[in-house]
Amino acid sequence: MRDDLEVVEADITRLAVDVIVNAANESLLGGGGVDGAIHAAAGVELQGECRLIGGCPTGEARITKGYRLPARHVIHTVGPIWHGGGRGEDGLLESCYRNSLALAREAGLKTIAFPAISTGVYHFPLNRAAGIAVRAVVDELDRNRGSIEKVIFCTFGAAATEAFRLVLKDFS
Ligand code: AR6
Repeated sequence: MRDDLEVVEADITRLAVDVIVNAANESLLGGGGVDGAIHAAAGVELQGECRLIGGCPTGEARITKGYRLPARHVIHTVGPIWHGGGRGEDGLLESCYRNSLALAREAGLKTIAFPAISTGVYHFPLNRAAGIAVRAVVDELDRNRGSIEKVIFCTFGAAATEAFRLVLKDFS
């Protein structure tokens, strides 16, 4: 496998990387799932900074500090809600990964961890999401060599770990 890509089954709030990505909603004010876990671990200051940003459209991303997290920064991106695949969901999910990596590059960050965006409450099919995520990340890394050094796909549970490992095998 390439040494700039890794699948790690973990609670993303525990990862000591430069930046973790949050699967947020358009309000950026917090929610359940990984979003709730990140806000709980970071502390209320994170919500204060998010409130100042004032929201984020689906497919885009915004960066904040990490506050009490081991990660120095959080990139908040809003994945698409799955409606069957006919409403541009694939392209929007791809944009989440590309826009998040662009923000990390601009900030000079070297290590980044992504959760499986949209695959929880937003019901994006896991295997399809894993394929989109890995292809987008590989393409971004190959187009921008020498910037980001490590991308971690942080999975939560065996099914997600298996889905990401399977896709990554094709990029060894
Ligand atoms: N660390 C890593 N991954 C996690 C963690 C964690 N601590 N907790 C959950 N996951 P979801 P979405 C995984 O539902 O589908 C929120 O309310 C989870 O198993 O967190 O993008 C927001 O505010 C799944 O694989 O995000 C939005 O309203 C993945 O993270 C909405 O949910 C994403 O699941 C976003 O839904």
